[in-house]
Amino acid sequence: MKTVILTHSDCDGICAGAIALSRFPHAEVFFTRPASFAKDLRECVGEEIIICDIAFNQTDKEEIMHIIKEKPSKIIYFDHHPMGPDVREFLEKHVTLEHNLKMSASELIYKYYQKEIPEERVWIAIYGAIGDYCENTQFVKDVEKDWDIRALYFEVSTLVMGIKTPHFEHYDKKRIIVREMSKGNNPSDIPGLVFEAKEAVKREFELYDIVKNRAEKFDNVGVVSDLEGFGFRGPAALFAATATNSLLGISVYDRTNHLDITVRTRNYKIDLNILLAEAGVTVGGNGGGHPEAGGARIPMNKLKDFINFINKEIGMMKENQEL
Ligand SMILES: [Mn+2]
Repeated sequence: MKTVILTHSDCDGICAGAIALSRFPHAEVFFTRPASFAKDLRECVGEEIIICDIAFNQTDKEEIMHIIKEKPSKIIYFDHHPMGPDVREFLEKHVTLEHNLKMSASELIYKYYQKEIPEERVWIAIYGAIGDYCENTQFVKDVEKDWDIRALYFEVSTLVMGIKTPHFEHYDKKRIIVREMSKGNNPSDIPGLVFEAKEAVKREFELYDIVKNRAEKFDNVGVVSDLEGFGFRGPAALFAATATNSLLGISVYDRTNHLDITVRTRNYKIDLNILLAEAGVTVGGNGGGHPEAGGARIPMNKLKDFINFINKEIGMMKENQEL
């Protein structure tokens, strides 16, 4: 049987893909992301398709549903992103769905195939969870007691940081990582990855210095705009909060016809997925993500309104003593 693994190319996606490949060593591995999911899924040919860590894109919803309906393949869908009730209902009917907001895609898929793969593959589930800030689950806490967590954190840092660099940006390079990890090798066994991770860490500390000089504070929100560079949008947003001692940090990128915004919070009582979905829609764009990490895409001239909305919401949460 031909199995195809279609996964996200971030740390959690790579780890989820590696766990799937460990179970189906002859499978083909392809990467996708929400924006190109419809196209990539349509081109996917296999008797069995395993989808990991891909949020169901609202914009292409109808098209994706149509593709799934028409495909003769058996589809198994592992995801942990927010999902509308209509999408959930559809997927429950047409695919095997493993969906849970409270854990990483890697944890989900590991639990699913656990009995059919070597027990050491649990490390990969831990790497994926930490990489996606989903390590606060009972499962991860229990597993961490069985191993030297400092070694596990070294490995996950090697992976998370290493794939940020141009050297490991390409899908072919990430495919090698997936394959090696599926065979039981660790991120640090992959030639060049430790070196690249170190380069990325160096850049990240440099980034902090830049953000510290440029970030501005607007009440509860630290803002930094138009940073050059790659792959560090999350840290840039977080540093904007840290450097200005704000609850929330946002990093703004000018995309000519809209603003692309990355948001992080220092207070996990704030649910960014909910807050950014509301803030995005309020200013005529859209937003969302995970509770701890999110983003938005808004019209060019709406940044002030967007920040004001967030400040108003946080102000209300403070008033209600929710923070
Ligand atoms: Mn994920």
